[in-house]
Amino acid sequence: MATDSHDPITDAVLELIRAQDPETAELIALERDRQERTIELIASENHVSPAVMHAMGSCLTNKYAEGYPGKRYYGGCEFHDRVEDLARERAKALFGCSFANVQPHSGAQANTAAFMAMMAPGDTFASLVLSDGGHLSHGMKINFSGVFYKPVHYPLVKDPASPAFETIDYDAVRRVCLEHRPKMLLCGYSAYPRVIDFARFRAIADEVGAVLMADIAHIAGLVASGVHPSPFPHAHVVTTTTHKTLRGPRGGLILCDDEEIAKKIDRALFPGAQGGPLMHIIAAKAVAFGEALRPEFKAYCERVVANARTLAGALTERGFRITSGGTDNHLMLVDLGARDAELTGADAEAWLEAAGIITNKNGIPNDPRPPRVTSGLRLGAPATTSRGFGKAEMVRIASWINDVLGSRGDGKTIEKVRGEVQDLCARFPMPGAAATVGA
Ligand code: DSN
Repeated sequence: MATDSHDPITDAVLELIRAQDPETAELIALERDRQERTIELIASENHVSPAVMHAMGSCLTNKYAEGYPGKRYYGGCEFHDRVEDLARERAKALFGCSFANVQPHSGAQANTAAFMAMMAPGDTFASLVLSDGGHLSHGMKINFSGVFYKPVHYPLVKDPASPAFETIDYDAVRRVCLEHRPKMLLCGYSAYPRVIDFARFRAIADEVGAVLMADIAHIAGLVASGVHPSPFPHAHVVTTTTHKTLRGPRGGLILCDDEEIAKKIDRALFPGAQGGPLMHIIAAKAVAFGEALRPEFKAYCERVVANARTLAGALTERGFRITSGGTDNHLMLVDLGARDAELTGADAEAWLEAAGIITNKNGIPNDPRPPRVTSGLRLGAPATTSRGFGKAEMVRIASWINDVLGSRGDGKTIEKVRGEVQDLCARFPMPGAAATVGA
């Protein structure tokens, strides 16, 4: 375990920025300090390695490289071609597929291109609604996916007596697809704690003549390391972000195994949805994919799932209800109402943040409260695991959550927990210290 969390390169960069622009440097330093002194439980966030971090800060940001390797619209792209090819080859090796587009600026941009490639405007697609754990780009009314396409939604199992309560209702997926005959069936979620049965989704897609899209943004690292089943060979197109469990730079990625689909995806992303690629981010993706190809990454992902299970178990022992009864992956949804009917996600998020524990309020299935209030919290273990936390630390976090929420945000309790959180954080420095990344 490293004892000095300060990455010397970040220190040097901060000094350089400070000399020219003290205001911006101060804000960056304050944010680094915040990250170092708090426990990050947001399921979609992580701490990248110094190599990933500094590839993003490289001179590759200076270049326009519209087009694809060997087919650019600008001169001077020799090394950009090689960087993008390296990222593509590593992505293909990581996910076991034949085509990768590493240019999406984000997961939502990847989804935009996938929709454009697989459907025409006005076409129907089937997905899980955002409030049940889907994503805004899976058909939210005011998102491109709901404005230009026609979403129909399949439900979760609604019967509390069922052992499958709050998991995907595959029979209902089939019924919805038979009724609406969607052009595309979309699986993959942002707040779903259970294993996704991609083969079952593909069978339904085949039965109704739909293409299958999997958005594995949350579980990409687990898929890459074999800790969650792969969407290949089942999905026709796979989208993801690169910054969640995959622990790369903020960005997106599209994968497939079919040359014709790959051509459509490439055209849909550029020039369809984006202009110049962010080559410095693509370099950082190459670095992150290289890290994920190492055996240590599988061990990291296994620890992420073990840590999430420990946290879910410890919270359950303290009277909280975890939706679907637990987790198979990196995240969980906590139904706060089971512990305290008056407790909202908004209050819980604010009180925990004051104590140095960072979470996000999240609707639970059938949540009666609106999205800015909610009755739940979404918690995840990717960042704490990158920091080196194990079983004892996850149990301790559950105990602090119990104390803070049990006291309903009492000032003295928050102050006490904040001190203890800072002590723990000091013992587990944020990666940025190379020794803790993947250790
Ligand atoms: N905002 C991301 C998340 O937190 O899951 C999804 O895009």
